[in-house]
Amino acid sequence: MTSRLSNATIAKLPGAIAIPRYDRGAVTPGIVHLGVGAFHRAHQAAYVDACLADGETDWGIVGVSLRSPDTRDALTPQDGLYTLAIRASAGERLQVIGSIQSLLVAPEDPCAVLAALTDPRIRIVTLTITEKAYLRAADGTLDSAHPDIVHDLANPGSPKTAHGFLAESLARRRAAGAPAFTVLCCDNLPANGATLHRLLIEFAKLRDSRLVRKDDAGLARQGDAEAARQGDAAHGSAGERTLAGYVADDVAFPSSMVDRIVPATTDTDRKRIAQQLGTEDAWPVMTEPFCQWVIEDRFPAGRPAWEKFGVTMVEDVGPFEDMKLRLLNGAHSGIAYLGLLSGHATVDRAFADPAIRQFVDWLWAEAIPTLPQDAGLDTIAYTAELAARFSNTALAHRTAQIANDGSQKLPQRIVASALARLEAGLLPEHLSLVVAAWIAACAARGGTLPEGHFTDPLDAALNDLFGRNLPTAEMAAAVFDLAGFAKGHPERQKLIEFVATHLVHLKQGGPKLALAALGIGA
Ligand code: CS2
Repeated sequence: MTSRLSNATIAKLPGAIAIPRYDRGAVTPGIVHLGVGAFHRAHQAAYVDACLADGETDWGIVGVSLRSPDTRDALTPQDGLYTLAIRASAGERLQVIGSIQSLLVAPEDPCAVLAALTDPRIRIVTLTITEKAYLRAADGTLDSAHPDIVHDLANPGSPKTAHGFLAESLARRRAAGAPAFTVLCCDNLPANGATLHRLLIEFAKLRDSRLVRKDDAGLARQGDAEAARQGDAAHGSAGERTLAGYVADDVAFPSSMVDRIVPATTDTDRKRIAQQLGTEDAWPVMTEPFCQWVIEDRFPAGRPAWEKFGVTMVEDVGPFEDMKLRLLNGAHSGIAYLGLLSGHATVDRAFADPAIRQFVDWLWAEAIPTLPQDAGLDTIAYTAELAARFSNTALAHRTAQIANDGSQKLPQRIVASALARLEAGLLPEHLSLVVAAWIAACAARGGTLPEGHFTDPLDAALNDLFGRNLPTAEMAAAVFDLAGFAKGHPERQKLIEFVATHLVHLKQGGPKLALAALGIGA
């Protein structure tokens, strides 16, 4: 098959495939999205596509990859078009999405990204850059010693991080008298908007003071001459408010809860989609029918009428976010690590294992009391729907995909609810098994699990630790230190003891024994 999905070929697609029913040439950009991966393309881009089709033509998306050129390379020859395959156990529905107008690759051309971000037509910047890209230190503050942060403070005109791009473009917009864009975080972090807001203020303060941690010797002041050389727009005339003050007071960071399961696309998916389209799509995106977006309604520069297409606009997204992180993502991580240790490659297979199924029910029973009790959350309906979603056999959502980056994910998914239970005098027996299963699965790579089966930013340090053959309790404590889990929390030691007990069981008899010790499958 030689032809390729594009503006030119789209009209020839079979009638059953939904295509953009609007004039893509008339669309103008209104959103820059940082992290234009599969999740964004299955979620925010699909909602924006619906708004464009409804006549709101000034909300086209400029997609930015902060690291790899792969998405740009796949989609630019397709005029930004791609297929969304909405897969249920009963069948698949295809929809071509047209909301991404152009794609940029930050490391290749940071100036082009800054130009897009300073375009006054851009009124919203959305982000899905994954948990680790927020560059938080173990105590949750900005990791100001991270080499990319150090780089961006020294080179504001050619940033690498989201922080650097947002700070520099906001500074330039401000200097040019253009209003700030709204920053809409769409990552799985608690209070994601507020968290990014706090990190960006920290970053802007460092920019303002030009204090850059250079080496172990301490802090070194970078001269104003360097700022001038960089053409840094952040420093307005004397007496003007600092960039940090501007970001704190004049830039809106609504929080949002995003939800849609998006398994990585396989070559089999590519072949199947090409056959149905009658033309090639280099990167179709696989997803489920379920889709949810809850957003705090604070958009001073305007926004698309998302609520017309099923988005819930609220004042406080907190309760929704906690419910999703602790029930969906928490269970996902449990299924992933126990599933991997039990030899299950996909979520639906792991979830069909009666012991894991039972474990998830009890995990939910532990996590639910830690959620706000007065927010009207219907946790019974929510978990019933999650059970149906996890059972979707058409998704083939790989446990190894979810297993990635556990050190960044577990704090908000598992550790927070475990600590809340301990504080309330309740036991976190099931929650703590997820932490132990994560450690055991990390240690199993290169043994019972393939080398590099999943990855974590802490891999080098973790492997080093595993090589030291420490007694289990000491090893668990060392992992907590490394990952910053429960740092400074009065219940930290108790939680480590639970994790260490599970680790002993996992070592002696695998997940079967660890679950049996909880009365599951015994
Ligand atoms: C998953 C999430 O990979 C993971 O860590 O738990 O990507 C999950 O599928 C989404 O948050 C669902 O909205």
